[in-house]
Amino acid sequence: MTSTADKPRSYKVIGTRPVRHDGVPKVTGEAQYGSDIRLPGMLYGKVLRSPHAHAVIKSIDTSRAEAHPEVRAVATAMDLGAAAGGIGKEVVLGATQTDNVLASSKVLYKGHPVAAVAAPSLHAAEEALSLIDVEYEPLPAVTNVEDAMKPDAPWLHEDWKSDDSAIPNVAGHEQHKFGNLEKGLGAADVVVEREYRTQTVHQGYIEPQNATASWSPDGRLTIWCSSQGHFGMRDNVARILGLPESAVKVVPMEIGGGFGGKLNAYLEPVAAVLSRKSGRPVKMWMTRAEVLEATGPAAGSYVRVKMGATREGRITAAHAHYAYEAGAYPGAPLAAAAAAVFAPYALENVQIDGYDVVDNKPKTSAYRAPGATVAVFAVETVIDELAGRLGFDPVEVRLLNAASGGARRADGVMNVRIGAEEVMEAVREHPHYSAPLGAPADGRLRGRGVAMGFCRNNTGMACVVANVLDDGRVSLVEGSVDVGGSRTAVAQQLAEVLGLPVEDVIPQVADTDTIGYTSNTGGSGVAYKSGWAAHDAANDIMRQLVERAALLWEASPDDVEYVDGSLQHRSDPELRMGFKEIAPLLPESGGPVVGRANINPGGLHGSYAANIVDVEVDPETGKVDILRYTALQDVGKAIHPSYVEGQIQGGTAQGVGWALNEEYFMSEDGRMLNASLLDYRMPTSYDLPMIETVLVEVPSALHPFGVRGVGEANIVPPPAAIANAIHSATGVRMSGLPMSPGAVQKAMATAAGEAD
Ligand code: SMO
Repeated sequence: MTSTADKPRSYKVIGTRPVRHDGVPKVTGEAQYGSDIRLPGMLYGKVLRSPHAHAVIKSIDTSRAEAHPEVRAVATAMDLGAAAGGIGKEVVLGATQTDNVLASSKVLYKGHPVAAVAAPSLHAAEEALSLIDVEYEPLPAVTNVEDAMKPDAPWLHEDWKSDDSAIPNVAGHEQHKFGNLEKGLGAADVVVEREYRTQTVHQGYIEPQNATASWSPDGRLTIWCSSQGHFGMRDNVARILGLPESAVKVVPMEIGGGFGGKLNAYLEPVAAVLSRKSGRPVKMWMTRAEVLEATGPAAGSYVRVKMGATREGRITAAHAHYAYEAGAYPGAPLAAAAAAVFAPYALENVQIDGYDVVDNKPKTSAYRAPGATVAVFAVETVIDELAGRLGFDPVEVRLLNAASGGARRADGVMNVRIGAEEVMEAVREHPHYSAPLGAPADGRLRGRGVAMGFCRNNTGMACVVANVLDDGRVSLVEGSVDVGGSRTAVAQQLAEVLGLPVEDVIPQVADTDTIGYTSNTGGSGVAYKSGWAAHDAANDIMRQLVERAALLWEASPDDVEYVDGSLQHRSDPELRMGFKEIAPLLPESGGPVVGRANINPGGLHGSYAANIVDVEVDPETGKVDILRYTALQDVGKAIHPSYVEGQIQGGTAQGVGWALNEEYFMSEDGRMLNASLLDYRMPTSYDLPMIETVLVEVPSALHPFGVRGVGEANIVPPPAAIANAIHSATGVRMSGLPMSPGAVQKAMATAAGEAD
C-alpha cells in the first residue's frame, strides 16, 4: 500500500482551484445562516443594555416587564449558573464570560447586558425592555489605555486595589528577555526610539451575532448559532450555565465572517435561559450597533519600540513595550503579540514587555493575528527609520537580520523551517519593488513602503469521518466550522490521497453530537489540522479497501496495493479495480467502509507576510490613496490557491482599513460615537486597488502536505507598509493609527512647523 507520508512531489488535486462545495448554496441564498432558523412556537429575545460606561447596579426590578401580557420570560445574571463574584486578574473564562453575558454587580461598558426578555414578537420584546427598572450609581469611566493606568484612574475591578503596589487596571505584565539590552544598545551606531498610539477597531464581519436556543423538558439544550467553533461554544455555554457539556448540543450554522470575533458566547446562554424559563425556543440576534458596542473588538494600544543597529546594518538591540486595552475584563493578546513582534528577525539582545489593561470598553476579542498588527506597525516603522538613517535599502537591512530555522524567536520559541528570508527575497525580486513610482497628480506626493508581518499558527484536536458511498463518492463529515472555504481545502486533502476528483467528495460540518471534538476555527489552523485528519482518514479508507479487494480476489492483502485511485494486484495485472468499481461491492464484502481520524497534531508553525505599497498623499486634506498593492506570504503549500489568495486579499483589506480609517470614537462619558457601518469607516472597493498576491511556498516540516495556516499574517504588514510609504512620500513619520486624513494633515503641519 502506498503511503502519502512520503509527500508526493506532484499533486493532482492539491494546488488546483475547484469550485467550492458550498458555492452554489451561498450564491443562491439557500445556505442556512444562524438567522435563517425558524422553529415552531419560537419566541424572540432582546437584551437590555447599560446606558452607562461604568456604574454600580443598585437594583434590577423586572416585575413590570413580567406583568406585560406578551412577555414569556425575563432573565438576569441571577439565572446564570455561577453567580459572579469579583473578577480576578487571571483570565478565567467562566467568571468573566458569565459577567459579560449578563452583568451581576457592575456594568463596565456602555452596552453591557443587564437583563433580557422573550416574547412572541420582536416588537413586544423591545417594548418590554423599557419596563425593566434598573437603578444605577454611575461611576467615572476610563476608555483609553494610558488614562486607565494613571494613579487617579477609576478602578474597574475594586478588589484589585488590595494589592497596593498595583498600577490601576493592569491585569498582567508579560515579559520576555534574552541577551543584554543595554549592551546591545551600546554596540549600536544608531538608536531609534518611537512611541505609538492606536485606537480600538472592530473585525467588521458582515453577519451580526445570533443564537437560537431550545431547552427540552428532558434537560437537553440545543443551540443553533454562527460561531468559529461550536465545540468551544458548547463548552462556554455549559460553563456559564453550570451544565455538563453533554447536556448541550450546538449546531453550527453557516458563518458570515468572524476574524476572531466569534469565539465567545454573547447571546447563546441568554437565549438558553429564556428558553428554559418560557418552555419555548428563543431566537436572538444583534443589531449592528450592538455588534460594535458589545461584542469583542481589537485592543487600542500604547506602544513604544527602541532598536539599535550598527553601520553595517546589524540590529544589535530591540525592545518592545506595549500596553493593550483588554476592555472590561482581562485577556489582551499579549503572548500572540510577543510571538509576532520581532519574528522576522534573528536578534541577540531583545526584551518584550506587554501589559494587559482593563478599561470601560467591551471586552476585546481576538482579531486576525491577535495582538500582532499594532506591535509590528511600531517595529516595522522603526526598522524603516533605522534603514534610512544608515543609508540602507529597507529590504536589504531586513535580509541582513532575517530569522531562519534554528534561530530563537524573541518569545523563546525555537524556529523550525520558516519562510522569513524567502518572503524578503521575493519582495526584493518582485517587479513592483523596482518599478518607477510615476508622476503624482498636481500637488500630490507619491511614495513606496515595505513591511514584514508574522502570525503564529495554532493547531489542536480535529476529527473527520469519511463514508464511502455506493456510487464511489465519499461523504466527509468534519468538525471544523468553515469560515473561508476550508470545506473544500479539507476535501482536497482527502481526494488527493484517494486519487479522486474533489467533486466526488461531499463535505459537511457536523454538530457537536455527531462528530468528535474539534478545536475552534482560529489561529489559521483548519486546513492544517482538519486537512491532516482528512489525510489520515483517507489512509484509513485505503487500508480497508485493500482488505476488501483481497477478499474479493481471494488474495492476500499483502499482494494488493492502492495506486492512483485504483486497487491492483501486485503480480497479476488482470486484477485491477477502480474506486468507483469497488464501492458498490462493499455491502457484500463485509459492509460499509468508513474512514476516520481523531487527532491532535502538534506544530509550532507560523506564516510570514510582506507588503509593497505605493501611495499618493494629498497634502491639502491629508488623504492617502493607495495606487498599487502587492501582498506576499509564505503559505507552506497552497491547497486551493484561489482561497489562499482570497485570504491574503481579505487580510490586506482589513489591514488597510485599520491603517487608514477605522477607529472607535469615544465620548467623554464612554459612549461609542460611531456605532454604525456608515460612521465606522471600513474600506470598500472604492478605496482599494486590485491587491496583487504572491504565494511563497516554504512547506511546513510536519504536515503531510506541508500546509501552513494562511489566514492571519496578511493583516499584519499593511499599517507599517502604508506608514513607510507615507514617509517616503512626505518625509513625515506617522505615530499612530488610523492614519486618517486629519491625522496625516496634522502630522504634516507639525513637521512643517518644526522645520520653520
Ligand atoms: S483571530 Mo482567529 O479567530 O485565530
